[in-house]
Amino acid sequence: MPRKKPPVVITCAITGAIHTPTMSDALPYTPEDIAAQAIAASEAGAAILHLHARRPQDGGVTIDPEAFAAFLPRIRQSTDAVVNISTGGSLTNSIDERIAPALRFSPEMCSLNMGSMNFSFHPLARRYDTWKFDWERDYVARSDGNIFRNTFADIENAANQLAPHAIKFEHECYDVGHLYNLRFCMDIGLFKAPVFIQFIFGILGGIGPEVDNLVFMKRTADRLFGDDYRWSVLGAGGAQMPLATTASQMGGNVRVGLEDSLLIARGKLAESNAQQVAKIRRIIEDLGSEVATPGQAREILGLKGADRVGF
Ligand code: KMH
Ligand code: ZN
Repeated sequence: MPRKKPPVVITCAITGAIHTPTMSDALPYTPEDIAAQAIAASEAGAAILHLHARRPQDGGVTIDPEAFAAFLPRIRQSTDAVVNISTGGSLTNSIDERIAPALRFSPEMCSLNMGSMNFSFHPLARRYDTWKFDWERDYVARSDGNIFRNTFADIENAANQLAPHAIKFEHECYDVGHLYNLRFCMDIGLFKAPVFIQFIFGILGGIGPEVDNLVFMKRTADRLFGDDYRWSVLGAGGAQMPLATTASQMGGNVRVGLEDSLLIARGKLAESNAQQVAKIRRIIEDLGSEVATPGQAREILGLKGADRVGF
């Protein structure tokens, strides 16, 4: 008898810090809409909700803990899904400012970006003649000057400050070198096995969204971490569904959501985060695998439990 495949953990990244309101009416930015879309995504099958905050008045990016306070309790009241708070939601703030929401709310998970890099989405600026809000055009067009800073000192600082909270990290790895950075950090005792790695493909500045690269990342991670890691895949833009499907068949977990892609199919905008979750869930189940419940995700990733969060 073939061994039963482990259930696939779906993460949904609800709003992020790349896309802007002009690009899709579905992109949530008020606390009400972020909460409603997060709850709907969990009902559709997402076990983990990866969350950023936005300014309610114009959809701008914010990492102010107060902005998180406006939606976290609502999400907690209405769903059992694991809450994962981003620590990467600003390219201009220091690591101390970026980890402030995770320090304040002590979620079960938070993101941790594993290397410094160019991080750009400026080609998107050419697609729009008019913009809903004043800040958007410059924010997008000037991302060609972004340096996403995640030095070893930043990573160590974040790991040390967050250690008392027993938060599981979503280690965001945008290129093969980031896997080596993570291995180094494990060797100096910053992170305990099993670590959870998000392989990221298709961000301008990181590795491209080809299946060859997924196989290469996975093979490199196998060599570096052996059994000491769990993994998931995030493909940006049109690579989202194809790479998530491939990862689910390679024994990995998947991440979807409007943070990473605004599309539901080639050339067609998604109506909501839940629509993307429902689509990848259907694909996974059609191909004979199961989707993990939040409880199964907690077990697979060794999380502290929803009763130990601070919101
Ligand atoms: N936006 C994704 C490509 C974070 O929040 O720390 C990466 C991300 C970073 O999710
Ligand atoms: Zn994010």
